[in-house]
Amino acid sequence: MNDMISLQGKTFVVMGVANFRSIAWGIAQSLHSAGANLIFTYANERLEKGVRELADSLENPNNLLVQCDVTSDEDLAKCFASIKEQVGTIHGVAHCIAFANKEDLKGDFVDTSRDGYLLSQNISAYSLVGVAREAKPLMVEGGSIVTLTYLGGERVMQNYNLMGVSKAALEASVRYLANDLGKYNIRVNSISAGPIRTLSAKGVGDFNTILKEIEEKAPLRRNVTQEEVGDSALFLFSDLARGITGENIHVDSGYHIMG
Ligand code: NDP
Ligand code: KAL
Repeated sequence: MNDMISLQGKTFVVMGVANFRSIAWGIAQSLHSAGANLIFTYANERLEKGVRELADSLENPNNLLVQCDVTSDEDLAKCFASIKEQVGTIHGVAHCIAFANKEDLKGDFVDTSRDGYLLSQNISAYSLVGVAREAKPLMVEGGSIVTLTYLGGERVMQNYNLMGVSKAALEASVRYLANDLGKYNIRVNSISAGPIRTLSAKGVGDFNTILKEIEEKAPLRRNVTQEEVGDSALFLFSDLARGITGENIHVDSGYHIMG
């Protein structure tokens, strides 16, 4: 049990657990350690079993699972309707979802196709807007929405390409959503995580080189973990962060301050 932060009696929706390496799973573990009730969403049936096994592995598992492909307005509406029916009130959402076609994550950004661009924006940026809209009526006691971004949304990073543009849209969406939802005491923030080896990072040719550069250049001279991102999300979900909204917190060993 986390002895600094208690979220006992509070309920959070965690979107984007693909496997035990997922950042969403790091966040789920931190929330669980603070005594929170969890609801997991998964994109399609293919992943349900894995997510169920992970959810059941948490001690005291009374966690719910709901299907939600964020490209579908119908899924989004059904998902939050089902959550409302099952638990009533929620206190936050962890949005840990992004996608771009493989061919758009190499070469020149200028060659990005219209379809590839729209797909990435749809899954990686618009989805936060849809999620916030559907989650808002369930956060009647106030709430906190946390999404994940990467430094490539602020600066040009090799190969991040289209995803950098989607993250820039996501980060701007955080600010506009924060302004809309502040009057309901709902806060909206992002965490800009340093590189972490997850399924999404798989197949990235020079990932080791990227990790090594952080070890050499970042102020803390090491990479970050899912647990560290999870604990920062836990802070943003807690009352300790009650004055913070529209913010982007870098959990990246300080790498972003370096020239
Ligand atoms: P994972 O591969 O573990 O998670 C990505 C998740 O996105 C998967 O669970 C995937 O579900 C989900 N997803 C993709 N398309 C959809 C969809 N249409 N509907 C619902 N869910 C969908 O990788 P990470 O944990 O690394 O990624 C989580 C977030 O963290 C992303 O936003 C990523 O950009 C961000 N991030 C990651 C960093 C890293 O180095 N790993 C660094 C900074 C930010 P499914 O498998 O079912 O398709
Ligand atoms: C500069 C970095 C190197 C990597 C370049 C691009 C990474 C983009 C992230 C994006 C989310 C990856 C994908 O969409 C992968 C997808 O094309 C193929 N993978 C899948 O479909 C798997 C099965 C599913 C689970 O993945 C998803 N996303 O659904 C960025 C590095 C250093 C940091 C990273 C990895 C940042 C980030 O945003 O994830």
